[in-house]
Amino acid sequence: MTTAESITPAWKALESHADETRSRHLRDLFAADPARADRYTANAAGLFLDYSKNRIDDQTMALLIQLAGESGLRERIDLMFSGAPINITENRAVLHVALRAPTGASIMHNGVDVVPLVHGVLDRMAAFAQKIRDRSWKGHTGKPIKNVINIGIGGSDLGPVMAYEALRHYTDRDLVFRFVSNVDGTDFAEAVHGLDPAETLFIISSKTFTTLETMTNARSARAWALAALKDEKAVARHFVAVSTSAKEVSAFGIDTANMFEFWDWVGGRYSMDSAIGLSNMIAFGPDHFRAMLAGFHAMDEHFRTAPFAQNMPVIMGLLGLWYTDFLGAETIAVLPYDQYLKRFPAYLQQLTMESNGKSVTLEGKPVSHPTGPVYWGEPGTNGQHSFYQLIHQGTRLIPCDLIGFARSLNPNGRHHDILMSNVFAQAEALAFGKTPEQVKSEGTPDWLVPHRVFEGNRPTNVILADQLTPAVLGALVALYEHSVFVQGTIWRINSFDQWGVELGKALAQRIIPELESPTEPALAHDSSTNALIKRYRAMRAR
Ligand code: G6Q
Repeated sequence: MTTAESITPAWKALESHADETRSRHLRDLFAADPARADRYTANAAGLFLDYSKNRIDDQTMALLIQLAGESGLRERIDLMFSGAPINITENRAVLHVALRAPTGASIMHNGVDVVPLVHGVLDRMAAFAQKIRDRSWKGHTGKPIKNVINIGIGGSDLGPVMAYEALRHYTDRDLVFRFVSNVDGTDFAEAVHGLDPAETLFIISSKTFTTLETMTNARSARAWALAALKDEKAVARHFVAVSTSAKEVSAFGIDTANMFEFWDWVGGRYSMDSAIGLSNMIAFGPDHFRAMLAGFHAMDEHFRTAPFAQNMPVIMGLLGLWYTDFLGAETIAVLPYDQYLKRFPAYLQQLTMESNGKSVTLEGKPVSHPTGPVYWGEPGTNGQHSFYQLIHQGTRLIPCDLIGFARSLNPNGRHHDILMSNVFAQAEALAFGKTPEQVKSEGTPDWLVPHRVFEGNRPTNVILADQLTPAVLGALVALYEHSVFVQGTIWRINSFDQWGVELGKALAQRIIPELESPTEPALAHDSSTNALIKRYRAMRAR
């Protein structure tokens, strides 16, 4: 298909449908259809989705599902699950679903069944995690490990941090976990502050094992550990690696016996359920890790097999696309009403924006319509006291995903009901607003009425689950992974490369020697960059 062909009959019909229905209000849609709340729901892998408060009707959904069909979504799902190299710009398969396939399943990649490989690494991770957890893995001086520091960035950091925070309830509280990503020396300094090197394990997590930030932090970690332990042999007890490259790992000086492998068919931002999750497995244990994988897998199976009309990732992906391409939304807010999910929006930002922040099609032609929206968010209820104002009364359309749980992991009097009342209240207020008549009837003076009116018609998805368990977290992550895939398929973009991060990296490599040079370097950038470099050098010297 060419770009023009990606504008299918359903796409055209959706454009007209959007024009015809744009002014329709959720108040009217609900008034006209008492069964609306029952009909627009989906269940999958322990998650319940209420999508009735979206600006849709049966025709919208039918056209969106037709669009998915015309875009070849069914074929693309099958291609992904079959290990085809759908990441065409890197000529790679996209098989994160294999990371959570149960024992006995079979997924072929280049003639090799990868499921036994996955379980082999999981078993090695489990054995190692268990040794740290039962304190039988001793550091160089014979002290057990008490502190675990993951060094990685991007996909080798955000998943582990997010899952550690999300499942902190299930972690061994006598172990300390910290995560270093930024090349800013502050990140490393604060992570090791107060820790004893003799009790500290570093997990160097890097798919390539060449990433500048991670290697710089890893070298500082080795210097910090060896300054105290004073013996190269200590590296073997205090450093392990997670990578796809045994060559780079041993070049760095880590014994490949202490390396946990993953594969080039796992994208960085899709890797939290690979060996990249080693710190997580140590934190909450192999059983919980496997339960998380089972949650991922349950959502994978739902995505692979459920008809589109009941398919939660398909529905969520289509709704996001509806707002982005037909109703002019530029951002989507993700608002988890659970403090443990405080890093979930940051994790989703990479997943969604690195995947679908693309402007050319698979054929290399410019896309003809907006692609990946900006994702952002904060846990509720905190956001309600800061940025929700703009969502309620600003000039922009911002669809929101609200995520809540029936049972708290920390029940405490009225807290949880108060928290959850806010989920329902926000979704209600956003959809139905408050009319001038309602505001007036409360005795508001006329001049103040416009300020107190809530237009409403602001769409939300509400996702509910019983409790934030490892399995539910896995299902939630897989839900977003697959809805990103649905959108990428319809936009005909490659959701699995990230060339956009390359240029800045290359330019930084050029500038590093210019900053480090003891003599004034000859600069050949634009006049602004030249002046900034000169000013930085002068300020630093003062
Ligand atoms: C994710 C990206 C990127 C990557 C980091 C770290 O999909 O590819 O965020 O994860 O750049 O790369 P390494 O794991 O190779 O250090």
